[in-house]
Amino acid sequence: MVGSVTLDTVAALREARARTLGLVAHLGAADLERQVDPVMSPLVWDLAHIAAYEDLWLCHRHGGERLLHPELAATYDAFETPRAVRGRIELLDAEGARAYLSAVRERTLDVIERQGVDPVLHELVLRHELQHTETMRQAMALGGLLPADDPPDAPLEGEDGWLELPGGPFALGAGDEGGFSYDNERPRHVVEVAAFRIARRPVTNATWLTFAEGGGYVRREWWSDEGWSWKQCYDITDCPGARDGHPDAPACCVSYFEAEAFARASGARLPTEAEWEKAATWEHEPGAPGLVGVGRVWEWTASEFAGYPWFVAHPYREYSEVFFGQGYRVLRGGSWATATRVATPTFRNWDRPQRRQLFAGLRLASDPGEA
Ligand code: AVJ
Ligand code: FE
Repeated sequence: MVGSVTLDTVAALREARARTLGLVAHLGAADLERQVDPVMSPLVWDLAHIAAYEDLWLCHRHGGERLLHPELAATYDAFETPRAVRGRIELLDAEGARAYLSAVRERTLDVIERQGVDPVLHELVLRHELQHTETMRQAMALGGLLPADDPPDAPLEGEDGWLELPGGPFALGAGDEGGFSYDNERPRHVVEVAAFRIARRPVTNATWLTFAEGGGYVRREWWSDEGWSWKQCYDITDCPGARDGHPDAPACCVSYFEAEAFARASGARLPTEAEWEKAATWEHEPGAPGLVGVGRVWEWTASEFAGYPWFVAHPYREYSEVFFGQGYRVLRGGSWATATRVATPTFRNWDRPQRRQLFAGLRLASDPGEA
């Protein structure tokens, strides 16, 4: 008998694939095959990598099948073939990558029919594909390849101002009751969070311009040492998107270093990830306003990416454990390009503090009585 979990999973796999293929449907082979930007993969790499990952986890590990293309495994493994080399090695062409995706998917459906759905592995593979649709959008944004109405340039709703949260213990992370969660969100554990204030809205383009025009990229005292040397080295003098976008839309594509400088210039700071999660999940009095604009842009936090106490890698160390303690910063919330299935309140994204290709902005925080 085919259970409803199985039917839901098959439907979700189909939807994720429609999202992936729909995203690149307007692109010709040349745009799919070239490396659009040196920090990103050629789009055909992402496509074939999605296929290889699905084959590895669902057909091989779960289904006990041989890999469909063992000779491609190294090329499409993110660690064996890092981004820096993906632009100058031989890859499947656009047609080959699409064929690989559909051949693997046939096997995946056969395996599901034969032995059902694994509660962890199928969700992992689904969210993996969804996450890559955002990575691909980042590359497409850098290469000017996104359709015209993408991203939405809509103003934020709601009023500015601060939300005040009381201090006290907070249960950080994903518990066992909510179904799938990533290893790095577990286990849920209690942390002490002091009283703090957090901005109701993310920082807007208009406010970012005020910062830039008020010497934001010139005033040494607003920058960390590391941020300043990055900015000097790469001659960063502006956030171009803030000038082009709607004044009341969230500022986007800023690095952690810039976000940190903006916060200091505002007499505020970035929230820790525990503060962010506490604010995002806070149960307000009926009618009282909460955070606005969550899910428009990723929000940089002050926290370095690390394992929670009692962390156990699952199902593989390279999803997150190898990034712990390496200077990556945590981002929370999700962007317009993040699938809702991925963007849960406990989801932790991470990247290097100098990266600007993420759809990332910030939300200010401060201690009570400041700013
Ligand atoms: C969670 C977005 C940091 O892109 O490196 C994709 C997601 N992991 N393939 C990344 C991921 C493996 C990951 N991030
Ligand atoms: Fe991946």
